This record gives sequence, C-alpha cells and structure tokens, in this order.
Amino acid sequence: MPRCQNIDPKIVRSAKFIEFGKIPVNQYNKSLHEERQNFTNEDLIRIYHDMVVIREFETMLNLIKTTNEYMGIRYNHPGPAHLSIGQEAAAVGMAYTLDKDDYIFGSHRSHGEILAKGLSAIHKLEEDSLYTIMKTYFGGSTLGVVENGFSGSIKELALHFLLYGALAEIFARGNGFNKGLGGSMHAFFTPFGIYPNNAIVGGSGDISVGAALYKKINRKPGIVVCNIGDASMGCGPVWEGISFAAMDQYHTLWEGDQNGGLPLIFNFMNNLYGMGGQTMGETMGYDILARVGAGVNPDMMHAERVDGYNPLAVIDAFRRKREVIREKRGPVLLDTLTYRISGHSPSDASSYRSKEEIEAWQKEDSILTFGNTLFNEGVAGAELLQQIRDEAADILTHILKLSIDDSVSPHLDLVKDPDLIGKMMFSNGSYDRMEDGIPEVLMPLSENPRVKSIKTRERFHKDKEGNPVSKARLYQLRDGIFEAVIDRFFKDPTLAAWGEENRDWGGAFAVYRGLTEALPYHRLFNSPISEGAIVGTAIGYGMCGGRVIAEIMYCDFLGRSGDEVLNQLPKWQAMSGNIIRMPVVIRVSVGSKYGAQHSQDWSSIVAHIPGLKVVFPATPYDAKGLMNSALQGTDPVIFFESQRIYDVGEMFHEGGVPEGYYEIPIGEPDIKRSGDDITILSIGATLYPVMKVADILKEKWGMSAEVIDARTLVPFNYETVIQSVRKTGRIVLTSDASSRGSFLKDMAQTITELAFDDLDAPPVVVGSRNWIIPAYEMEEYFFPQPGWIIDAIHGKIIPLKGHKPESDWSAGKSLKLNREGV
Ligand SMILES: Cc1ncc(C[n+]2csc(CCOP(=O)(O)OP(=O)(O)O)c2C)c(N)n1
Ligand SMILES: [Mg+2]
Repeated sequence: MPRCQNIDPKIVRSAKFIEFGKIPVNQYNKSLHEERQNFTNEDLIRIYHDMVVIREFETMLNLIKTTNEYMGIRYNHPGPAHLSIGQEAAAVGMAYTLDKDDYIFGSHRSHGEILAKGLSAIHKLEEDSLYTIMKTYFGGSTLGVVENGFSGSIKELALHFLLYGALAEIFARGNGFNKGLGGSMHAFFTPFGIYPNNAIVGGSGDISVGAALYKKINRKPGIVVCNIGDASMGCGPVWEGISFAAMDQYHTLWEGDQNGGLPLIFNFMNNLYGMGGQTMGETMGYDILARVGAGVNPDMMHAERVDGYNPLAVIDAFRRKREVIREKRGPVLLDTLTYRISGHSPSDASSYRSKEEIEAWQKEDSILTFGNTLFNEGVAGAELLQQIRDEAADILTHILKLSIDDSVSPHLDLVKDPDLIGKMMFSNGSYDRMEDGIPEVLMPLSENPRVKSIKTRERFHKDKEGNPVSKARLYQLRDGIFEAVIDRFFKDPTLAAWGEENRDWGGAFAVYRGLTEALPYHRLFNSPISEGAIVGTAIGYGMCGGRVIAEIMYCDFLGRSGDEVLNQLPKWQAMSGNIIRMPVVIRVSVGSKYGAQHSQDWSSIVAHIPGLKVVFPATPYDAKGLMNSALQGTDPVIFFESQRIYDVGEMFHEGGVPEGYYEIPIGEPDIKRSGDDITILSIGATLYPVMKVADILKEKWGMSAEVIDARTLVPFNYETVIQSVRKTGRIVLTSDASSRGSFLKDMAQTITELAFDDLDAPPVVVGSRNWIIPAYEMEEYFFPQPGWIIDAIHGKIIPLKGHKPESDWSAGKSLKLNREGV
C-alpha cells in the first residue's frame, strides 16, 4: 500500500515557535527511608553486593595490569582492560530491573555492565533454567571448570560461572564466554541478555537500534539498552542510530500492534571524559548531555540526567522509562552521570585531570556512600558489609586461579588445529526461515502486480524464433533479484528489508517495485539517509536472530558505512565464539553515468575484509540463484549489482531463468563460453564487453576464448579457472574496479602460484584506470573496453597478427604510471 500523508503548504508555511519542554537533571531526591516500600532489605543488600563484586573484579584486574599480582597470585595480562572503578552504581542501577529478555549492548568499558546484567539475570532466573543455560553453553565446558569440587547453591554456582566466563574471556581462554576470541572489549553472554560490547567508540549506537527493531518487528519480549560513553555522542553511528530509532513512521505509518516507538534506551554512561578529553567544557558543546534529546523529536526522547552515583536514582529512572517503553513511546535517552576513578586504561597517568578532582569524587564514592546509607538505615551492620567485601575477594581469588590455570583454562589450540579460527569465520547455515511462523503479507504472492507482470515476460533474451525480445517484454536482471527477494518474504517471517527509498519509490532502480503492495511497513520501510545505521541496524537485527536485507543505493556510499561494513558485520560471528549468526544481505548498487562519486566499483575493498561473502552476478539467472543462496544462508553477504546491466535479459542459461526456486552456490565461477586458446576471467558487468572480445578474437584471429564469469569474489573456487588455464595457458582478468590493489590483482597472483607451470605468459589484469571516474561522455576512457583487452593480449600475452594497438601496455608505460601513482 503506498503511503498517503499529504503535506499541506498552508500548515507547514504558517508561523509559530518550537517550544522545548524541561529536561530533568538529577531530580531524584528520595531518601532510603522513603524508598523502603520499593525495596526489601534483601534487595538493598543485593545492590550493595553487586557493586562490591564489580569493584573487586576491576580492582583485581587493575592490580594484575599494574603489578602483575593479586592476593599473591602472579599473572601477566598483555591485553586490554578498560576499567570502570567508580561506575558501579550506574551499572547495577541500569541492570537491576532487567531480566534475560532485556538486552544490553556496551562499549570498551563494559565489564561492570556485563557483571551487573549477569547478576540481575541470575537473581531473576529459576534454578532449573539457570542450570540448563550453564550446562548447555559450549556443551558445559565453561561450567565444568567452576562446578568441579563446588558445593553450594545453583545461584552461587552461577555467580562463579559468570565471573569465570567473563574473566577467562578477558584472558583469551577457550572456556571464556566467547572462546577467548572477543576479549575484554567484546565479551558478552547472550543467554543472560548480554549482547556485544564494542571496542569501536559508539559502535553499539546503531547496532542496538537493530536489536530493538528485531524485538519490535518479531514481537519479542524485553527492551534494549545501549550503554555507551559520553564521548560517543560525537560519533556518526550514534547520531545515525538515534535518528533511525526516532523516525516518525513508527507512530504515523506502522499499523496495528506494530504502531508505536522502539523499545530502546540509549543509556549514556557519562563519566565526563573520553580518554582525556573533557566532554563537558572541551570536546562537546552539549554542556549536559541529556540536552541532545531536545532536538531529536517532540518527545525530546524523554531525556533525563540521572545521578549514576546513587544506584536507587538509576533504578528509579529505569523503572519510569520502562513504563514509557511499555506505552510504546520509546526511544529514551538517559544521561547517567558517573565518574571513572580508574584511568582510561591501567597505563593512564591521568595527566588530564587533577588529583583534587579525583579525590573529590572518591569522597562521594558510591559504594562507600551506599554502604553508609544501609548502615544508617539499619539495613546492614558493618560486619555484614565487611563480610560481603571479604567474600567477593575470596571468590575472585578463586576465579583468578582457575582462569590462569592452563590445565583447566587453555587458550584455543591453534597448534593442534592452525585453521581453527578460519573455521569459525562463517557459519555456512542453510535455512528456509530463521524462525517458524506465518509471514505477514498483504496479498497472496500470485496477486502481486509485479509478480503478475513478470509472468508475462520472456525469460530468455531471444524468443522462440530467435529474435531479440524488446525491453518491455524482457525478464531483466532486476526481476531475478526481485523474484528471490519476494519469495523469501513469503517464506521467512523474520525477513525485513530497509534502505533509502525502499518502499513507495520502488527501491533504487526499481528492483523492489511491487514489494510495497505486498508488505506491511514493519517488513519493508524507508530509512533515513544514514548508510552507517542502515547497515548497523541490519547487524543488530541479524545478530538477534532475524534475517534482513539492507540496501546501499550507490556503492560509493559504502564509505559512509565504513565501520559497520569493515569492522562490525564481518567480525561478530567469529568474535562471539560462533554464538552469533549473521544472516544479513547488503545489496550494493554499483553506479554508472553519474561521475566520480556515483560510479565506483568497490567490490575489491570488501573482498579484502575477512568475514564477508562477496557476490557480483552479471546475468538474471545468476542474480536470482545467488540471491536465493544469500537469503538461505546465515552469513553476511555483500551483494553487488551493476546499474549498467539491471535491464539485461538472460543470454547464457538455456531455457532462460527458471520460474521456480533454485540456488547457485556462492563461490562457484561459471564458464559462460568454452574455448581453448585463452581464458578471460571477468567480475561483474565487464562480462558483456568480454563477450565482444571473444567474438572479435574468433572472427579476426580464429582464437577461441574461454570466458569465465567469477560471479563471486569470496569465497572463490579456483579449480574452474586453473583447469581452464591448464588448457589455454593464458589468462586475462577484468572488472570495472580501478586496477591498483584490486581483487583482480589478488586473483592474478593466486593463479600464478597455482598454475605457473601451465602459463605461457603472466596473467594480465585489465581493470579501470586509477583516476576519478569522469562523466558518462568520457567513461570509455576509464572503464575497460574491448579494445583494451585485445591490446593487452597482443602486448603482453600473444602477438595478434596485423593488430595495431591503440592503448599502450608496454613495461615502460606501466613503470611510468606506477611511478606517478595513477
Ligand atoms: C572510533 C574510535 N575512536 C577512538 C577510539 C579510541 N578510544 C577508546 S575509548 C575512547 C574514549 C571514549 O570515551 P567515552 O565514549 O566517553 O567512553 P569512556 O571511555 O569514557 O567509558 C577513545 C577515544 C576508539 N576505540 N574508537
Ligand atoms: Mg566517557
């Protein structure tokens, strides 16, 4: 259904003022006495206990890092440890109301948050399910270490399990929560609702929005809390995440029970510093961080500053904000004021702040203050408080011993299996749907106007008489992608898609035309112009268990989603210890005609990044089969589509593009024409000029060229290419990417290694020039042309009788261009 929201000039042109309401700052003012009806003694003592455990955990790590010793136990931890001594009340207050269905995301400084959330989950879970969670995690290997010789309750065992899983992870041990592949800045444990912490400042800013979308779209219980630092408010992904989370459409266009805001709290752990930069007074201009909420939406994001030095103030805020979320009025922004007594890292000399300042905050230390309050109110005697602190130290001494004992806590054994991490990069799953259920659609597939119109199209480029089919009647490459996408929407209830102009516009270049009619808003929607968050939210949605297609309108805009594509999407499967799967397809349209910032083929850049599958089909048959595979899998796939060839018909597959479902395995190149004299390997749209080259070679020199369409960059089965080279002894590689540092060069080098003895000449790469891409009228001087390929064959592989080259492929020219860097 197309959107219908008329914009009336009379209304939008009328004069008025924007009124901002009040944003509460540290308004909590209840005494413990007044809070007694909300907390039992046991609750209050638990809050104290949880803060103490976190303090001891971080103190132990600080001592290990700075003195290599804790309680007489010596250990050298070479890795990072960004500690949160001072921030315990903020962490415990944040986690207190949350249970395992509530997800937290974090930052490089999240040990305290992990422990607080874990402790809260342990408190709320029944013993049976708690034990099952521990027993089934990595087949019980983490539990086995702490269970051995343990005599206590399940809840006490769970405390040991939590501390051990986190510490072993920090020390890169195989029994850690993420098999030691996450480490201090990325440790997490999803069964307790602890989702990835992120070493990239602000990295969780958009990923957490995707998690909230997952909960909303799939009607899952719980809320999402994005714990990030005050300095991350300067980061693009955070601003983009906030815009994405606060879109009007959740209230104006999403229908039925989907109408309403996201279940999300951006909780800024505001310790007033970046590393050394002061966010208030130096590096930011917000003065009080909560102010930012005022500009975001008319609800001002329900923004508030809370005193994160008082756990009860934070709990109070979370209780109130949960109500806001229950009423579907999210997202919420909390500015939780706290202070980091510890350095940014243990090597930090705190040269950027005065001793007086640190001492002033130490005087108000939350554990000290809260302990005194409990004592004064008669909740706990000094002895009990001391006992809690002593027990925490005892447990941590025990856990430290276990965590550094190589016999029970070894690192992953890369001696025994040097390829172990390689095996963890992809999950290689195959699922029709990520969850059972009935997909929500607005009409039967057969009644969809686009589906009906495609039915009438010719699925091969020539009709039965062998005449070319007109464009209007031709089944095009874009139709292949559409068929795979709509088919999956009718199969997988979790599938959602978003990007710029994905809905009424019909998707960029009309690939999605017809989808709007078939799908409700919550399964297909227009995003803000936020390429970072388009990908970041897809990552969050995928890691929570949903399948998703995100779209980047032009490949050139991938730069805007650099961190998400290069640092987040490829890494979480392996960094989680394979706890997480990532069924995320990023469609990337490679432009043409629009010049230097709209026409680049950056497939080589993503192919360089370990952890991404990279696909680039050039025919309708391949596009449909590869999209089907991408959408059947559980790995991140960057799916390149060239705008030059969206309207080509199928020229290669006999019988045209099948109507039914089929998959083409990702990683298999395809021989588009057989030949004996030379191999031409092409990636993407250059397939078509290459076919011209093959014709010319045949006509003029009687040479038969074997044309191989790579179809995929990663993974890539070289067998097909090597067998071809064995036969032809010669190979040219071509694509629209600028040649320097391209994936073609990587392929040429691999082919040289694998088939050196079979080659008559070195593999020759014919890529685009190392320039800006000029206007359409001059594109033929930039992108590989049939003439260039023939000249390159003539100049570098085999002289072609009588050929007069127009381009220079001499060694001298190559040296000159490289010397000049162009
Ligand atoms: C994108 C990025 N830039 C810089 C860094 C280096 N760095 C690590 S922590 C940090 C300061 C972050 O401050 P804030 O977000 O307030 O969190 P805090 O450290 O105070 O908990 C910086 C600059 C990084 N990890 N990621
Ligand atoms: Mg900070």
